[in-house]
Amino acid sequence: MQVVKYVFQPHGDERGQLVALEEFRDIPFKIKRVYYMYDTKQGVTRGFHAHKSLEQILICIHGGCKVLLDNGYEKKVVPLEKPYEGLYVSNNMWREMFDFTSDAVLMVLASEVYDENDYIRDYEEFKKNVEDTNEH
Ligand code: T46
Repeated sequence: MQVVKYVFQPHGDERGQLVALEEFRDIPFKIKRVYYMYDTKQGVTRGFHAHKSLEQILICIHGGCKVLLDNGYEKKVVPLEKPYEGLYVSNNMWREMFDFTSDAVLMVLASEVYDENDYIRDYEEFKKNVEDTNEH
């Protein structure tokens, strides 16, 4: 499984750093939603689902966390700890986010608005979905 990490261009000067993200330029899709999680309690793992069609870029803009990606055949753990790095998470990819530092802010840029029907929350259903997709 290939992990796709984007390294964004920081516009730094003597005042500090600034990262700008534009759809189709820095981000490979139209950004329809931005959300972020913070104050994540120690030891918590979030996620445990895949999406039918949603694509996302995860950026830990403060602190750090880890993301487990699982394409149904292979799993990889990706650390996110730099505010100028983004992890691309495609559809049909199981994800779990864990090891959040107490100061972590995980921001997500999403290709679609929120839709509960797009979630696959059952791991067996996810695996079947992956197998069905690869058969066709
Ligand atoms: C994902 C990972 C990386 C909304 O009302 N609107 C939203 O846009 C989102 C994302 C969530 N919510 C509500 C639904 C729940 O009541 O916020 C609550 C927490 O959401 P959830 O349990 O889905 O959070 P995570 O951290 O398990 O997953 C989230 C995203 O839902 C998911 O798409 O890929 O972050």
